[in-house]
Amino acid sequence: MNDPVPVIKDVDQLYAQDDLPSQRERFTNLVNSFQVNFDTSPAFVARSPGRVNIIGEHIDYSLYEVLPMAIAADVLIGVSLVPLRTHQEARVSLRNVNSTKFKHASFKVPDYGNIDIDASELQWYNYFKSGFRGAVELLQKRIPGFSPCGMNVLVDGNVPAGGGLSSSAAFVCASALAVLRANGQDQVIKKDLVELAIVSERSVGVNSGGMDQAASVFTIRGDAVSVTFSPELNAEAIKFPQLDPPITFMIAQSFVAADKHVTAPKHYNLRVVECTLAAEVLAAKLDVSLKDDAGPLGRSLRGFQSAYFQMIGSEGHDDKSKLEELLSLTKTRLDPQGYTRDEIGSILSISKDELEKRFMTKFRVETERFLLQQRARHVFEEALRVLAFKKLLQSPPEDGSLLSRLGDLMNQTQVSCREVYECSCPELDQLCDIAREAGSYGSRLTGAGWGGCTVHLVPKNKVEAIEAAWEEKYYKKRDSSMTKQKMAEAAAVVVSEPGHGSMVYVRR
Ligand code: NG1
Ligand code: MG
Repeated sequence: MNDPVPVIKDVDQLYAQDDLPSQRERFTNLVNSFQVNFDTSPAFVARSPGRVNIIGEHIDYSLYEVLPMAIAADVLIGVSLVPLRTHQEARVSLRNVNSTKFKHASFKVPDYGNIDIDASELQWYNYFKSGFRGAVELLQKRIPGFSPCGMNVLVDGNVPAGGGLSSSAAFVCASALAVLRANGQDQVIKKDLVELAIVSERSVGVNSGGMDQAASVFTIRGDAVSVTFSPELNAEAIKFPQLDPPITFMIAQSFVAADKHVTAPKHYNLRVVECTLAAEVLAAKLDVSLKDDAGPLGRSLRGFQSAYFQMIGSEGHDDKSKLEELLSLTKTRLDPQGYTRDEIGSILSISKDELEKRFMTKFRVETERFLLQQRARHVFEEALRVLAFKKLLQSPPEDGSLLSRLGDLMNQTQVSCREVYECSCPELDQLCDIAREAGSYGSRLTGAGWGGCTVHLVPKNKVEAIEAAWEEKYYKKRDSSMTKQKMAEAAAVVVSEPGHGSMVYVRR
């Protein structure tokens, strides 16, 4: 939490022995290609990994606890500093190892640091810029008269994009870390990095929660991480019990691209608004006065929880019974038919224009009806599942039912994502069904959904059978020319132990 991001001098500390050997190759390749690109070697390499969410889907922006872990795939950023000569402006020169797909770019660094990011135009380096801006804003608050230095930057990422494994957060976290280090911060506090990355990623046009950035920075190799957002950001390592046969997580891509930046007004950003409005409408109906939550999210369902129990008193309530009570209020007080803008406006005693201005201007949304009951129901039920999952891990049942119980919770999440939150798609369901038939205990979508990835809790001795079943029944059906090799190249299926969070590598 308040520890600094580790600074290491040995590449072996970056990855576990059995991580893909290609991870190490990528690292060597980055260092070599830095030399070719910039005629010097990198002063350091900042890295931050992708993540998979084990349970707690679409509840981080309502400020409920989630349980993700980092994966081995990551974003590496090599950096050298560019000394400023008189009458020159500092510049950042940005390149990607994959220069065919990701074109070179460069930008001037105005001394106020407030660089332009055009969120309407999706450029790969926008994520760098957003990390840059967040880092500079932090430094300006701390160091009077601070102005950022010029940098040469070479990026190599292998977290699949648009796939629910948070390539975006990995990129933003690694970028912010790189900029902080380049500007003299030899110790970067993890919590500072996460907080600034959460805010910065929003400048790219998605009103995201904070799970991805927290998982990318806080995870310790081998453990999952429980992330809480209320009353403030906190992270705690969660151990998986050693079982026989051992368990692992498999991640399978649907190859249905879920491009949040295009679909956000109908999908992701709409859900964020629906959850916020559910909190507002519940509060209005129950005469609860909502306060702004700590942090950048404004008012949330978790904030409604605090205000409600402050009003009625929370004696005799634990987290579980609070959520159960909120769930029953949701079912009785919110209309399953949903609400139009006019109807919500009249409940909140504001005009439709005012409603749009307050809740839908920064991030536009498209819908006629807002399904507040369904969305709030998912949030409270999913928050209950996270509590149950954590409890099972902390005190496993003695009757050998641990895995099937953990798996059931993950399976219930999938049902809820499909039917209540409506963020699944038929392909994700198919991948889950095939896996369960072949021996997975629990299978569900991970990340935002509407495509992207699935995550599966499996005993290690079933890994091959499950992979073979997907190959036959899913990947080959979508593309008859699919082979094992092509699947490997496209990282269709990844078996992942929890990897290590952000690090800085400095040469010996
Ligand atoms: P993905 O789509 O995996 O990046 C998104 C959000 C998370 C969280 C999940 C749903 C961003 C950067 N991340 O994840 O904060 O809300 O969806 O649980 O938008
Ligand atoms: Mg993302």
